[in-house]
Amino acid sequence: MSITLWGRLSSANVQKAVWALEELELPYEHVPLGGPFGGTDTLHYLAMNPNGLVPTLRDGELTIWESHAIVRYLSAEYGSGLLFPMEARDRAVVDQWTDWTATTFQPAWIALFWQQVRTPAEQHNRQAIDKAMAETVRCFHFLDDRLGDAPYLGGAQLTYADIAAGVAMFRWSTMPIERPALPNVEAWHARLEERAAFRKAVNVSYAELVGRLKF
Ligand SMILES: N[C@@H](CCC(=O)N[C@@H](CS)C(=O)NCC(=O)O)C(=O)O
Repeated sequence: MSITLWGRLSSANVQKAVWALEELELPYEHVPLGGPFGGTDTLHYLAMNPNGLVPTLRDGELTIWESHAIVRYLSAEYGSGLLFPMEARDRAVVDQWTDWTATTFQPAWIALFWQQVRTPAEQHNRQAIDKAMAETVRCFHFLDDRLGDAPYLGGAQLTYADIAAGVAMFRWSTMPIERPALPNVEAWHARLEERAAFRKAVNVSYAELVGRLKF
């Protein structure tokens, strides 16, 4: 087994792969790429990932891109039940929250991050910030309801659904915004903070992204 991960560590999507690799205690080589490092438009990289974004993961002969596909693969191949429920019924719940994150939650909080943090202050658009904030808060209330029923999104244990959604937490909790009280989300975040893999992957400075709309 020889795993390589390409992607800048300030990318939330790369952070999912790093978190899964660290959680599963897998050895891997990391190649910084994208953002200030560039390199996503080279023929070599596009041959691996024709989508031209990060992350990309190679494991032996297998090359995959799309962060959730990577996290699901690592969990299924190396998790032995960790992060990846073996029962289809349990996995369906995990996939439900992972897909909701991909289609609804992440687009909302990423839009807020772009409007609030990546857009230079002098170009801020109050209406766009308020709209992104309202949708993000709606999603967080939805998460808060779920996390009132179970400690993790998939149920009793950490799964790849928590990885997909949990990468939002460093930015959400440090962005200069007014956050509503979300007691169950805050308790979940505190549980995630207890994990070395979460802290290493997610609590990463985004200073290189502030006021930068490129990449
Ligand atoms: N749906 C893709 C999205 C990948 C994506 O948008 N990656 C961003 C970083 S988060 C990217 O590559 N941006 C260009 C760059 O960093 O150069 C995934 O989940 O992997």
